[in-house]
Amino acid sequence: MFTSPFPDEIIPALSIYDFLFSDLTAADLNRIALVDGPSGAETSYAQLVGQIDAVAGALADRGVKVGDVVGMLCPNVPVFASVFHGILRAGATATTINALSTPEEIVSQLSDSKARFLFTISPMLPQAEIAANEVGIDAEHLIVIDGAEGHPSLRDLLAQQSTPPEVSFDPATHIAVLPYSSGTTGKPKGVMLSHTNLVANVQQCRPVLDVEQDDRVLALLPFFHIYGMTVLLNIALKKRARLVTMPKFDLVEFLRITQDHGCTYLFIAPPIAVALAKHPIIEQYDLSKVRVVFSGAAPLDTALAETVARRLDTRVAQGYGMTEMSPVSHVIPPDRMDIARGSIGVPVANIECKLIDVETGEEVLAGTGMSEPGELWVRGPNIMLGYLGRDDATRESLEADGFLRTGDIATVDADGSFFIVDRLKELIKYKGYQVAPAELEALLLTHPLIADAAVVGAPDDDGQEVPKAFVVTVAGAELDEDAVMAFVAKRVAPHKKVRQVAFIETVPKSSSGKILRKDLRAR
Ligand code: 4UV
Repeated sequence: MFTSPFPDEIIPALSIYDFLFSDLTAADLNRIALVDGPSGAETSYAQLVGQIDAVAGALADRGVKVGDVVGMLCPNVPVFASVFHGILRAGATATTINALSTPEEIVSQLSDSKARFLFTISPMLPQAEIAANEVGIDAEHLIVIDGAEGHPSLRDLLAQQSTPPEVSFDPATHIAVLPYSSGTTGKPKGVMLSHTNLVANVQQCRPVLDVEQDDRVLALLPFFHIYGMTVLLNIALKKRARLVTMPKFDLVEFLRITQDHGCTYLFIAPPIAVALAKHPIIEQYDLSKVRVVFSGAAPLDTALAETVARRLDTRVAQGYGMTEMSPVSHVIPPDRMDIARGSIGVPVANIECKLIDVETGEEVLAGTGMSEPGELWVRGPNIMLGYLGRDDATRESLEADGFLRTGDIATVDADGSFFIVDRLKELIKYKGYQVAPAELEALLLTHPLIADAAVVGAPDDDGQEVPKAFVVTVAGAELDEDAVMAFVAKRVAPHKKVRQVAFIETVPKSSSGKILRKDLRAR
């Protein structure tokens, strides 16, 4: 068993709201909490907390009770923070939906989570409305943050001037958020994260994620994904830092906002590191205030990380996480520049982990050099309660003694630095977003000319992972790659598009009918 090099942190038994905001000082209240990157509009901590309280009160007045689920379909805008924490403050559970989802994908999440309300913004109202109608959320329960005819707006909620309700729940067992993740296999499932899970992960990262009060943190990574939710909405706000929001990625806008707002701390996923390392336009911007570039959500190549560090003359660090871990378990600490940048670093505080040999089930031991590979199992106060309504999947992922099987294959060197070297689970990461092969395979099988299909991750020209479909056509069918890609593209959120296609005779399967993904990945 491996433990964190950091002493255990005390995890307060508080709601995430009390943990983050009950100790705001008068000086904190005057600080800027959020800036809208495109427009420059600022929100102070006083305004943020006022809005959170008002949203919580308005939701309670509208009948939201402890344990109700409220959906959010919203990109990164400053009021995301007010709505998100307002929902949690009311004792409700927030299920955050990928902002680029199709109506069908929104329906899946709203119906599985049994959401009673949905927050969105007017540009997303068309898809939100279709989904809301389908699951029986009426216009009064579909709140359009920036306003739309026939729906309550955030302004309406704030105008109610309601006081937040007195709610009581056990932070260790009450579900704060329900993000969706496919885990090690199958379709997306609701990941039950308690208030204590969220509080714990902020505390656990304290010694290793050195966001400081004076940092201006670029909030490009989506708040709806657990990476943005914890490191931006929780860690950066707990530090009283300033979040500079960006609703969608555009390289020029990313560089302009980083420069104009003097961003100091950039949380990114690896594809942005590729742009920072290679794109000539980078030279045209003054990025001198950037002191840390922190990458996570997919593997970061050491040479790529070093190029970014040299080009921006800045520190590049990497972390590793998973929705089911709230999410962070490993990080390269600020004072460990000796660790190779391709490493995910060391376990954060309160983490125990082990590597399990996939063939023998035995624990892999550390040696004098690099260890043998094994599946990474992690235990700590940040590990999920389980999957909503899916005891089977929960049992397959969580051991009786509390260890989570991550489905990632890792090694550890003699100094205790971990490396992710392979993935045992089906999951594909496209630009850090989850793509569940099972979802795409089920979709491909609805095509009349496709007899069988399997989807795996394959590298593109930049070495980044993209979804690749292996397709078996029905006898005599004429189907080309473009037609397969277009069929999928029309029906899924953009990150789930199939980007490579190969036609094969049969999908290799085990005797029990499981797709032999390793064989396909090796082709
Ligand atoms: O469930 P998920 O979509 O979750 C994430 C979370 C990533 C985070 C969050 C906070 C951090 O501070 C941070 O550094 C990273 O992505 O997907 C989980 C799976 O993504 C892969 C791995 O397969 C996980 O099981 N993954 C995540 N980070 C890395 C990674 C990484 N650094 N290297 C390789 N694979």
